[in-house]
Amino acid sequence: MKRRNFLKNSSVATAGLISAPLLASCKEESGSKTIEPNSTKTTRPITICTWNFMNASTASWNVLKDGGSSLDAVQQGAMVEEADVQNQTVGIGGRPDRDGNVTLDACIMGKDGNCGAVLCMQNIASPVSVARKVMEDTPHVMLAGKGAEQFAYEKGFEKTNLLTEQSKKEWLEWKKTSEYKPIINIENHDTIGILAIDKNGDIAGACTTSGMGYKYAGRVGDSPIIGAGLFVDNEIGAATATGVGEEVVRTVGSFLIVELMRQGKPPQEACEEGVKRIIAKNKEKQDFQIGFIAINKKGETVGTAFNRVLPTVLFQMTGMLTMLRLHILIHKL
Ligand code: SD4
Repeated sequence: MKRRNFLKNSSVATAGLISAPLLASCKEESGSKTIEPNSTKTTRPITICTWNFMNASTASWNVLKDGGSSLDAVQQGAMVEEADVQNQTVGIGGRPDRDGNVTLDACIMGKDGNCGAVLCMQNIASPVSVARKVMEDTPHVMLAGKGAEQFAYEKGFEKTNLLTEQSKKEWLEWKKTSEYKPIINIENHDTIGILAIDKNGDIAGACTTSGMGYKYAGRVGDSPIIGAGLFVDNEIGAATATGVGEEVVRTVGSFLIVELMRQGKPPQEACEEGVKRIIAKNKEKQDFQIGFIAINKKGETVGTAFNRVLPTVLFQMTGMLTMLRLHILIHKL
């Protein structure tokens, strides 16, 4: 089987028009095909994730192409980033809070509205896997802190030191000033939110992060909060978020986007509308970033619709809230 990977970045800067059409046409290197934004073609299986996580996309895709479930696919994809020590915003190697403790947040949601989450959990390398256990083995949705950690040990997860030398060194450097400026942008942050539709048409999603570097001890963002960092409705579609979690929580962002799709908006428009609402509520704030990706039941997603394609799509805003940039990672057989 031949596999070709392509990476294209396309950016569109708009003069204050958040509603300007965000189009990305992305050609294969051979120039043989063009991805049409908002195509109406049904696409499945498919998986998409935030940022340029090729290895995570591949892991998710490998589950789907072998006929596996979307739930397994998103978990496997998320686990790849959790295990990557180079990624300082997810799993092992994540930046610690201000006290030097790495605390992780994650959630997972499946086709039946089944969901699980862990919040502010220490010493466990794969929070998304613990979240799945919460979902499947308890009557609860969320476990937090020590309780989540204890539950993980009971389920056989090993105690792991999550603070790498690199993250420790940077934290010690940060402590010299202890200046807290939670600027999250494309250059320094890359939480993974991952969505998939399997061959049966069932949708699932997962989201996992170490949250903001040097945050207050106990701080939890949007990523493990069902409806904020992730939401799946198997009849409609799914959405997940990245960026400043506080803003996503305030608008219950992912739920909002799924509801907008329920009203008939394609994923592209639903994401734009979600971002517009956040902008409207934050006219005075300029230096923050949020992003959503979404997929609907047909497999339409932001800017792409292709059979057997794994795009990574980021819909983001930065600076003056006027720049839209779309990153698409395509990985196809
Ligand atoms: C948080 N939303 O904890 C996460 C951070 C993030 O890319 O997405 N970073 O607020």
